[in-house]
Amino acid sequence: MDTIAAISTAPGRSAIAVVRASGPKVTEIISRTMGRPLPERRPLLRWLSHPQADERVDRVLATYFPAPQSYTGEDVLELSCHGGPLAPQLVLDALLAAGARQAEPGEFTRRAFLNGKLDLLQAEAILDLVDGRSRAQHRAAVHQLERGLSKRIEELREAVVRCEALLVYDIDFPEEDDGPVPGREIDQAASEVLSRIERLLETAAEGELLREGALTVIAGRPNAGKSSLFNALCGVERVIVTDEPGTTRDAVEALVSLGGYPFRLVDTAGLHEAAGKVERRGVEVARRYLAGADIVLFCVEAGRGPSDAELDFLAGLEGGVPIVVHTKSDLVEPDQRHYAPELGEPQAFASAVTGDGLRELSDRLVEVAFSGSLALEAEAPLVTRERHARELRRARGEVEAFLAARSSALAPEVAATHLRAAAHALEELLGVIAPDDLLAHVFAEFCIGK
Ligand SMILES: Nc1nc2c(ncn2[C@@H]2O[C@H](COP(=O)(O)OP(=O)(O)OP(=O)(O)O)[C@@H](O)[C@H]2O)c(=O)[nH]1
Ligand SMILES: [Mg+2]
Repeated sequence: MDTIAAISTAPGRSAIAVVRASGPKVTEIISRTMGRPLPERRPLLRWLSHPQADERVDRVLATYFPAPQSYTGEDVLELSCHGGPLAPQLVLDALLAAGARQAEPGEFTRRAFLNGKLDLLQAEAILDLVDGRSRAQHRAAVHQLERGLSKRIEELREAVVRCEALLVYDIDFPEEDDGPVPGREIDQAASEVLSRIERLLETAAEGELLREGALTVIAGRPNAGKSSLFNALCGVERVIVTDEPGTTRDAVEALVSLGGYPFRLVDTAGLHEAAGKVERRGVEVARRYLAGADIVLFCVEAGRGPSDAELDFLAGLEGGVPIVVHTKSDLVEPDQRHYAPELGEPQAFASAVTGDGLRELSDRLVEVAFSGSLALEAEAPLVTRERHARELRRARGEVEAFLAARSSALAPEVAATHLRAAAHALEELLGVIAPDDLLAHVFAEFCIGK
């Protein structure tokens, strides 16, 4: 097994950076770069030198974690050194010169997984924790790291294995009409497993939204105040706003956290019969985004009744829940704020200039996109990846096939193969069974040093 090393913190100017090494050569690397051994699990300030150049590189806080009580389960050296574009690289170079090789993306966590320090769902949770931009995603990732989802899947797997065991009795005592385990009991246990899988699968759509952000497309006539609303929701001036219609000609995307939930906010070109080529392209792009939208924020200027074109647009929306936003609410008197019943529900008033109504609008967005997870108790695990949903659907299909085989009086041996396959799907989900291509896929998303 190679000894790997990498800078684990993000590049750029910073007070400190962390460089890690893991593998059998760690103690040798310590002696060669710091002159003498380190005590176990006790951080010490040491000078670190390049083993060949024999020049001091940095004064570092060094900690040695002997196997197996380390992040990877191997001998690990963790160095807090000075940050910035050069210092951490020179520290890493010293470790490489002393016998380590550059780690690949996710290789530390991959080794942790292979050494049984965490399961595959936990490894994915680490990725979500590092990538997390909203409180809700962060909460779900921490819960997954605490094995919330893992425990549910393990329980499911055990339930499937129990069904298999009951079935073995049935197979062993085929002559007795009503063997030691009544057939009804087996079917009941399998149905119970099925409904538990269903309940988990119900969280999949929102669990994925939690990682990716709900695609929220801002649409409406030119000059309706779309870009201003986009900037206001982003909290920064991201896009150009002018009083000329047709300012925005391309779609602009930003990942924002509203009320603690993630949204992929998209500003688009105003929808109209565009004259120029660029504008026409912009309108086309807007339509493409609209087709995949989870939510459409449809902007109409407050105090102006909707035009036929606007009504047609709303009626023609296919995907995406529309929320009608009466923009520029500061320009109308409070007693002039009327919802337009012909625009349907929900509607909101907002002003990008005064900030009026933005809070209510984000609350509304969260309700529309994440009503399901709001209803769940905080501790309920969510299915957060397509991989999870895929394996759960596979398990569901097998349990269903099992129940069908039972009712069609197929030989219990045949029915049993479906239970085995269901257990197998759940084991892959946890990573108990982890083919190389699955691991490659999961860890490809990691950055170097994780
Ligand atoms: N008073 C007031 N003016 C606003 C508000 N929002 C936008 N405006 C003004 O309305 C005009 C158009 O705003 P934009 O945000 O560029 O509108 P848009 O819908 O993105 O326009 P296009 O990109 O051309 O389709 C600008 O002059 C803004 O200053 C608001 O909340 N209050
Ligand atoms: Mg615009």
